[in-house]
Amino acid sequence: MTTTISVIDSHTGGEPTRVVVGGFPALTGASMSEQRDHFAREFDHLRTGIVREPRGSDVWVGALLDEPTQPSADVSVIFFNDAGYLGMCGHGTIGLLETLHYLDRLPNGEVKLETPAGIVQAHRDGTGMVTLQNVSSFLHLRDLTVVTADGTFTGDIAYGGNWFFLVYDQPFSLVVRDQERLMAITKAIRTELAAQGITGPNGEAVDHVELFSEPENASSHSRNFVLCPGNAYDRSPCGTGTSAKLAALYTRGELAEGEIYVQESVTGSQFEGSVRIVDGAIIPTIRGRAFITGEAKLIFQSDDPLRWGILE
Ligand code: PYC
Repeated sequence: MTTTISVIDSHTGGEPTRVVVGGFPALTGASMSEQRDHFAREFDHLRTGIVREPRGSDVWVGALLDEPTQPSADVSVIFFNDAGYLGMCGHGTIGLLETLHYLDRLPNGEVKLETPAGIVQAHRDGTGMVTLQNVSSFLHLRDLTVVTADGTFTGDIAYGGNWFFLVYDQPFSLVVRDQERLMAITKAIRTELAAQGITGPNGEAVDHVELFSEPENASSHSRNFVLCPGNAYDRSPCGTGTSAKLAALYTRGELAEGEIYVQESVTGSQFEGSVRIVDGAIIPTIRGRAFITGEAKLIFQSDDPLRWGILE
């Protein structure tokens, strides 16, 4: 039997998002975490078929758009990539709002998204800029040192919807032409963190590594290179990575509530961010823009031996 899935593609600061808008089987579960587990248990072949080669690549983030489980939310979303599932995704949320606007499903620009990491409120203004209020973010471990063959790296473990090791001070130029070297450096750091048993407070894998340098653009505060789970780096400044950094800077006393911070990516694209303190929790706001790049029906023919993507 041939399976057909409808998708809309976009990019946010160079990072692609593929929103699944039709053809996906119904998921069950009382929460988005349960529905994500159902997805992973029974339909993981669709994840790999949608985002891996030959239809995608390591770089793609998929977003399954569905009905919410909580009455206060408008829609739900489960983000995924070549390696597995993401709790939240900032660039993907911006891409999702552009997709909802393209589909005429964003009448007043405002949407409440239910994600496995919590509720995210987002708004698209008339110029196409999307502002999202991320989940509560925090600094977990401060000034941790990791030694690899490339050097000694000191940084923080922080959460912004995903788990990050944030290296503020490091000697490498963050430029796209050095991407292979930067991937190798950040992967070695990630491997060392895992080898040392460094995790989130509940044993969560620290699967994103973020290096910072001085920005190239005078309107930015910092430039970054972000290793994502699997074998890809973020072409955008990374919404969850910027959220984790803003929470860490606020906790370290280096950022005031409401102060605007502009993070630039390795490709030069920018996100604007700030934090608000709500009942003691740090709530980051991220602002950026996405553009629609395609609309397609993905076809999975039953006799295609690679229909579920190229697997390891
Ligand atoms: O923007 O949060 C983000 C993100 C996570 C992984 C890739 N992009």
